[in-house]
Amino acid sequence: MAVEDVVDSGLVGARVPRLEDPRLLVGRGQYLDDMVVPGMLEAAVLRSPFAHARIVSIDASAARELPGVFDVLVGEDLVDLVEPQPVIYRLLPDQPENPVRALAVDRVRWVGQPVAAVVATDRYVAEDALALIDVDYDPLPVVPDLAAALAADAPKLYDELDSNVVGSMGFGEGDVDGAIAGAAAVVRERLRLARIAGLPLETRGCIASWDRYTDALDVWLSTQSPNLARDLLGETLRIPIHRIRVRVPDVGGGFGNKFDFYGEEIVAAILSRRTGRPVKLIEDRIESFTATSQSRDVEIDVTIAAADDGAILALRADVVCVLGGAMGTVGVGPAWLTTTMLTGPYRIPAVDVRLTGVLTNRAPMGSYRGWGQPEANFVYERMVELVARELKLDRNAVRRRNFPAPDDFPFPTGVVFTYDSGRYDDCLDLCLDRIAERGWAARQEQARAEGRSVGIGYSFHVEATAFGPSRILNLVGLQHSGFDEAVVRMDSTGRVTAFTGQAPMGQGIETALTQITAQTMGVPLEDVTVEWGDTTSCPYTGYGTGASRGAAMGGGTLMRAAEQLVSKLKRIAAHMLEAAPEDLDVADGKISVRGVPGRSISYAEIGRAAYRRLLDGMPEDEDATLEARYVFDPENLAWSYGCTGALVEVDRETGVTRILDYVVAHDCGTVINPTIVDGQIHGGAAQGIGEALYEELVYDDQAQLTTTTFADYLLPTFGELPRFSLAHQSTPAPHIPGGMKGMGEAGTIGAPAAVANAVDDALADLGVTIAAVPITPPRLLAAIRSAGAG
Ligand code: MCN
Repeated sequence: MAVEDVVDSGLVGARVPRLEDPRLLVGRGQYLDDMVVPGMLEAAVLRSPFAHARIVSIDASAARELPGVFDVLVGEDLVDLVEPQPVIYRLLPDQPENPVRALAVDRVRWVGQPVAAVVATDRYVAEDALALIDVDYDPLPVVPDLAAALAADAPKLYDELDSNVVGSMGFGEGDVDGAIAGAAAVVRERLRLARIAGLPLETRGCIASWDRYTDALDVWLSTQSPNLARDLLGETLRIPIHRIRVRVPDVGGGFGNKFDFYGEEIVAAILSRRTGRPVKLIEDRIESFTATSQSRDVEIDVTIAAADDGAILALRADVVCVLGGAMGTVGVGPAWLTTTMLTGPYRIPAVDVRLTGVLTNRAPMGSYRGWGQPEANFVYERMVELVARELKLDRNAVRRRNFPAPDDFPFPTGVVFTYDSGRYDDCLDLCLDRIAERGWAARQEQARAEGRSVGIGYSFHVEATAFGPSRILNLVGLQHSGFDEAVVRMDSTGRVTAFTGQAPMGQGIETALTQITAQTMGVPLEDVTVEWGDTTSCPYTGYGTGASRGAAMGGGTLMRAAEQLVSKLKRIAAHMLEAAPEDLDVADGKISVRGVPGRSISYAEIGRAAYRRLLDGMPEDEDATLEARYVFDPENLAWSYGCTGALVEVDRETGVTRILDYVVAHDCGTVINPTIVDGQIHGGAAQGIGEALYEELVYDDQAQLTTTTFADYLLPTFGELPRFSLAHQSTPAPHIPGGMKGMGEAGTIGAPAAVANAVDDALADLGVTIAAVPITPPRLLAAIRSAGAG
């Protein structure tokens, strides 16, 4: 069903100001640290200062004696009480079990790994007590990076494993060797994306309250996935989940980091059980840098072969993912998606791609906006431009040569996925038209005439959204579901409450879901409330929010539930109005008989009849309440796409790259709220530009993280970012109610390749090839020098 088929009040597609903003902007948000629970204590975590060491002993006696300290927890205390930290993505065929626990037991494997925890009257006392815990470490040889991990005599992170390689898997079809042998152009590169961090403004945190009389655990958690967190709390703590309630306050940014599940949740729960008091545990900024899941950190050896007309014949790639000292919740998930999306928007007849995960003494890897897709995009979009360069063809002509046509959808990529719909040529045109309007070619020509190095870069991306069908998730080894459930309820006054398993984290989904519900129910926005973030009252959504699924999955499911409720309302109205349900129209909070002016009944009247069981109102065979529930497990993901253009200037003396202008053309099917979609692309592109030019978590040769403040880890600020120019087209997803596709990661995915391609273009006369991001000034100067211009 397309959006036009439901009540068209114009709410879907309208630039409705975000309903949550008035509350948040005047400081009335309730973030985790704003919450105070009676009797609450505060905890702090002692973290390993070593990247690799044996724990010989821990003496916490002095800490226990400090006035104000209630309890101290060490790894040994948890061994018999809790399970190791869960890894729910079992993607590698021979993936080892995760032996890592919330607190390290006899060995630490990364700087920042939790070793002990103190709970006290407040955070200050808890931190003072941490300083009194005496841990005797016996340092072990450190594996700081990929080369060290793969060396013949590399120290092993786990004695029980054969090496630091935790698994390898491949996908492919067609004769890659044959295609390479017969190709007009064969380009080989080793590409690298540095390790970076999601860095939500609000760091991670939770409050756990274990009631010893009811044996129930109440958790407030800054999370994207309340139901998943409840499941994992239950499994890890070995308690039945009907005794666990997870609630989500306002979340000040999640960016995927808060999809993952961490040991601190377990520590807080156990400390609460032991003390009988609620326990708050919030990480500080340094902990956020060192202990929240990190991402990217992949190296890809890639070969691409093309015919002389630019037709891509084959792709071979080896993706090596630099894991940390343990598997995070999502295992090698992001690198798996990198590997399986390496064909991007192109038809490539022969493909051979391989993924390998390698353990190092760095922090565990996990989820961050884009989840493997900026990496894939960097590979296929760098390689397409290099092929064009080699064949002396226009870059976008090569893109077009390899796009599937609109009639080719559903389009199987040859590696796991089938794209549902797309008009890639149109989207590229949209981007190029906008760039032409903004006069980039003339600006570049003029700059070059003035001796300035200005370049234009493009990147065309495909985005996996609405993750996803449980069938596909399970098939590839994800141990959770991909459906959504929604409940819509009308009260006795005709007002509507929509219950969702989605959890807002700043992306505006509350507003979008209100728009969808109001439009489908035929009521004004102010008559709808969206309830989220409580495992007791909200529906089960095993996935929660992430992978840009809020609009398509959350919205599509709510739309169907609301349609069901409208059907019931029509049946009741038909009885009251003595008309046939199919002759009724819904609008403005009332149901009218089509073509009979004045013959209508309001939702309030129906509500009153339904809840008070007024005999003259209700049909006898209808049950009392006005509520509908819908479960939606889609047949496919929804595949968004977009084209990014970047105009950059490079200073050859300093190696500094500046973005002069930036265009994104985009297609996410039916747009619920264009203002939110624009804002999402702005924010995503800001993060993607950070990844392209500035951001890097730097580990030294002892695997000490040297970038633990915003003075060392550079984020782009308003001053570095361009004014974004956005253009949209709409190709609705045929299999999603309403036709929405997600887009929350689009801006992040396209940026690194577009910026790198633009820098290449700016330095085309030198033949510089950007092989790694971030393109920091020292890195770029080195590339310029090695190209012979220094
Ligand atoms: N939207 C729309 N119409 C569409 C698609 C999206 O109006 N066809 C709007 C929706 O209103 C929704 C927003 O765009 O509020 C993003 O929708 P969607 O793409 O479905 O993504 P999710 O709601 O699932 O949000 C998650 C996504 C991801 S995966 C990350 S990571 C992310 C992101 O969105 N983290 C964010 N955006 C973020 N924005 C903020 N401010 N903070 C984060 O932590």
